[in-house]
Amino acid sequence: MTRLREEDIYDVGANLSYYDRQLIHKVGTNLAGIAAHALGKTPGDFVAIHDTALIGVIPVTCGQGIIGGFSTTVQKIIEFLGFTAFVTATNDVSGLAEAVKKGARIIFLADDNDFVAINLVNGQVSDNGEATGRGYAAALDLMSGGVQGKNVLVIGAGPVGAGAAAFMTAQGARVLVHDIDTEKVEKMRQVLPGIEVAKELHAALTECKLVVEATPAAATIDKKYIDQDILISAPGIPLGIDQESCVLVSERLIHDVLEIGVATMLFTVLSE
Ligand code: PYL
Repeated sequence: MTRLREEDIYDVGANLSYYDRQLIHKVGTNLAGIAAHALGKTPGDFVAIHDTALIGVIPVTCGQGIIGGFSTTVQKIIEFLGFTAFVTATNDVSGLAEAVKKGARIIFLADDNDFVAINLVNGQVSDNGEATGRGYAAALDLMSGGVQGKNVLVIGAGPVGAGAAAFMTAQGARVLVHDIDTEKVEKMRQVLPGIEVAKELHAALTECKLVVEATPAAATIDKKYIDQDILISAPGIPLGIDQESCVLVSERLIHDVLEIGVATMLFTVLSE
């Protein structure tokens, strides 16, 4: 998980409506629809709790410290989904106490290693990595018209790749997973026995036109694979394809730095 910088997120909040329209154009539904699909639900399943689920976002100063705009960006994404959210005035433990005193039912907080959502009422916890993988897989499922019976390649066997592979397996896809560290894929297979190890990226990219790029590396997918059939779901930074490929595949590329992950985390902890 590459650490975000203030410059990566400064305009996310202001562009949410534009991004939502882009998602509808590419995927056929909006941000709420993708996050709900990641749970096998629809946005309507969450409308009834818009007014009761108060969400507190707590800035955390440990490690490399606070990222300018991070907490307010998380708050804006949550508000865009129709919920009420606030950023605590204080940080860390004091911020946690403040959120609880203000009646937050759900809290979001992130240090340098973990970004979680916690439902204080039902104990549900959602990790950003797993939720992001599941949300991006859900978006690819929708964009492709359904992955059942199709070959899907997940590049990267970390938490994001694992979330994506789990969702794709549940949807009935044939899931190939590639990681430069094959050990990580073997470990994933112990949890997801249905996945196949793709030892060779070239062969896998030739065989699979539905790709989740879940690595912290740049330009993982060479432009020679960017043809008219490929659909790419690529969360976070750096983007796994170069600028030229981005232009070629723009209509068939899903990419953001926080939106789909945060939306899926929220809907996950709101679900029983
Ligand atoms: C959650 C993001 C997604 C990709 N990388 C992850 C990252 O940048 N993690 C660090 C988040 C630190 C937040 C800081 C704050 O402002 O509260 N502790």
